[in-house]
Amino acid sequence: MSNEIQIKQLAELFKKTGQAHHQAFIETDGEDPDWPIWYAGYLEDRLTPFLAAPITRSRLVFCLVATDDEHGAASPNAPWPEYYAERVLECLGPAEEPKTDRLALYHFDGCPFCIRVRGVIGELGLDVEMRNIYEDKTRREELREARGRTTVPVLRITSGDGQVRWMPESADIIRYLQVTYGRAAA
Ligand SMILES: N[C@@H](CCC(=O)N[C@@H](CS)C(=O)NCC(=O)O)C(=O)O
Repeated sequence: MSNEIQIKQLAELFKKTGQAHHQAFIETDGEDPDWPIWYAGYLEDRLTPFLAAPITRSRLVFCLVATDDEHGAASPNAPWPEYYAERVLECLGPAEEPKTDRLALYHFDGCPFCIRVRGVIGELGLDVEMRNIYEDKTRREELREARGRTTVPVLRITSGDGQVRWMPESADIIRYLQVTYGRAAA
């Protein structure tokens, strides 16, 4: 199964899951603070064909919570089923296709938030291009153009098909890196 077809089918599964969840919580109009637990129960077996290895329910809950936070912070306007499909495949490991994202960190030396992110990159042994916004002014301008501000750290993620995402907030970047790459590095 190609990665594109996998994402399409997985997005369909997420749509179905959302509908089933809404049906189950019809009395509260879908409101359910513990939705990741419900989703994980529904998805656990249904996800098997999409993933490289079996998953535990707790790992799935963790991945769903991280994906939801990340969606809200980085791409709130992106359609959620497709977004979830891509992230869940990255987070839990697709059945095929190695990860091909390229990462670049916009940062500067003395920034404490950047230091935390650089620490995690070092721990995970990731290949991330470092773009120091004070050593190279063009990087600062790129950041301003993309985000309307130059606050760092910001992770720039370029996927295999050339799509670019900009992820601000050190806590979100750290969680994303740990969830996405922690398993492979463990
Ligand atoms: N909540 C942000 C805080 C980032 C932040 O305050 N960065 C400082 C440098 S340590 C910065 O870029 N300040 C300049 C600005 O906001 O334009 C995070 O955790 O990433």
